Amino acid sequence: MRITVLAGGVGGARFVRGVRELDAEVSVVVNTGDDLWLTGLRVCPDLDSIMYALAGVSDTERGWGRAGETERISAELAEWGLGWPWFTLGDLDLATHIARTSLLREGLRLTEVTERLSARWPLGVRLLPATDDEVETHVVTADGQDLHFEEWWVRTRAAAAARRFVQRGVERAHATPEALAAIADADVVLLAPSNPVVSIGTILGLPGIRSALRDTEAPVVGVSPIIGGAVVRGMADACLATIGVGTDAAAVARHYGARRDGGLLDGWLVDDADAASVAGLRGSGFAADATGLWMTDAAESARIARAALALVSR
Ligand code: FO1
Repeated sequence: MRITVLAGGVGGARFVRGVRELDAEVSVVVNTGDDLWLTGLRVCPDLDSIMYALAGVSDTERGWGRAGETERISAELAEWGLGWPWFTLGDLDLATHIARTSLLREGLRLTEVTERLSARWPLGVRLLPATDDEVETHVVTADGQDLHFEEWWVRTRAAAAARRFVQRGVERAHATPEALAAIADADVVLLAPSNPVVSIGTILGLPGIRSALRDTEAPVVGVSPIIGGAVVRGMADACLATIGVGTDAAAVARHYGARRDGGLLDGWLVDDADAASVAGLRGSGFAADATGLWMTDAAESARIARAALALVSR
């Protein structure tokens, strides 16, 4: 069975660790909207979070960066006033950005760079950036600032309300042929419980992705990132408010839309805390069910992935 997952960083990594346990060939189409140039290096937070998590070398506490990190290089750069002192780049993590930047400068596409970097470990899945083009998410805040997503998210902790999210350069960009093929050739497509706006939303915003999802014969099933009216982690609620979507499991499903009505989803999995929304979702054309969605370990994530597949195997 071929499974293609659309995923962001931290929540995506936890979910993919479970999908990997299934007896399937797994491709992960990863958000690149958080990517940025920092002190001359290309940083890809979501690709790195998933790669490190699947390699077993990630800082599992923070959910990003490497375990056992030191920050000698960042401290030196700060002496010159270079870099973002509030955006911690550890020494091991910097090696990834140096390797990525040198391969990009040799002319490789980000897809080829990612394949080269992740080949170092037996990840068990294929990581695919959603695009090889630089399409960075910027946040226009209510008080008129225009910040790279990472600055808004990490330096300000989303203090200033986001008026809108802008995918810089998306009009000139394309989803990669590999990502589009992974959607077209899948037996099932899963939307990870990642941020519906700045992780899944930014993948969907890339030219080609929505039509690939519409045209694929694979059923498309999402897992709710909201449990009992609250985000599991991160600030998806702040992002959802900006696009006028409630912080509610069923509201996110309706935001993605039922496939029978021209939307994305054939199925939607909610947590037991939101079981009351299942009947309404089924009435609106979603195959829906409730189960425990807390991804406490890989086995739990695998159980959740199986439950998502079961929604559409009937
Ligand atoms: N998140 C933080 O809250 N603080 C940081 O200093 C930070 C540094 C960082 C460095 C590399 C990287 O790949 C991710 C990093 N993140 C940090 C997490 C990052 O904001 C998130 O991984 C995503 O961008 C949001 O999903």
